[in-house]
Amino acid sequence: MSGAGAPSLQVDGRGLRITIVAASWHTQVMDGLLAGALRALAAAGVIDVRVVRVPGSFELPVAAARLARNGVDAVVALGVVIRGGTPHFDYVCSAATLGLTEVTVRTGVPVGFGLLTCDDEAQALDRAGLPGSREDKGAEAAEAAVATAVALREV
Ligand code: DLZ
Repeated sequence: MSGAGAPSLQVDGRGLRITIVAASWHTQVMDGLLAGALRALAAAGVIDVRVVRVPGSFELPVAAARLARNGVDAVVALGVVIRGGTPHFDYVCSAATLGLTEVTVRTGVPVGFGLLTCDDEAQALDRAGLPGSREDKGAEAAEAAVATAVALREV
């Protein structure tokens, strides 16, 4: 999927309560995604931010579900899955994606989707918001979560 065409989201997230749930595989990339998400939330004026770490991306949906039911305004889900030599990649990616979709639709709580599904580590680093990265997917996921929470608050 190309990153071209991404909107520029500048929203006022003051007063929102947001939790980032972050997997722990692929430390360098995860550090970049997490820093990008925190930067974006600070830029949007979100002060009430918590970070919950889980082992892998497969665990993102259960954590997001619990947080969504505990009264947060939005969840930002961050993870990195890198293709290996077995079909495991497809199972973890689809379980995390379908699980997060189910959480957001069933609870009505926006979930920013910051799950990188990459062929190799170079692709992931290029999207991690680190010095030299072309894209900042952690920030994009956080901005989407804030923008959706604000949009839904107004309807
Ligand atoms: C097992 C596994 C593998 C092989 N690769 C990744 C990965 O690239 N990224 C990731 O976030 N998690 C990976 N995992 C761990 C699973 O997500 C999960 O944590 C374990 O299967 C335990 O439930």
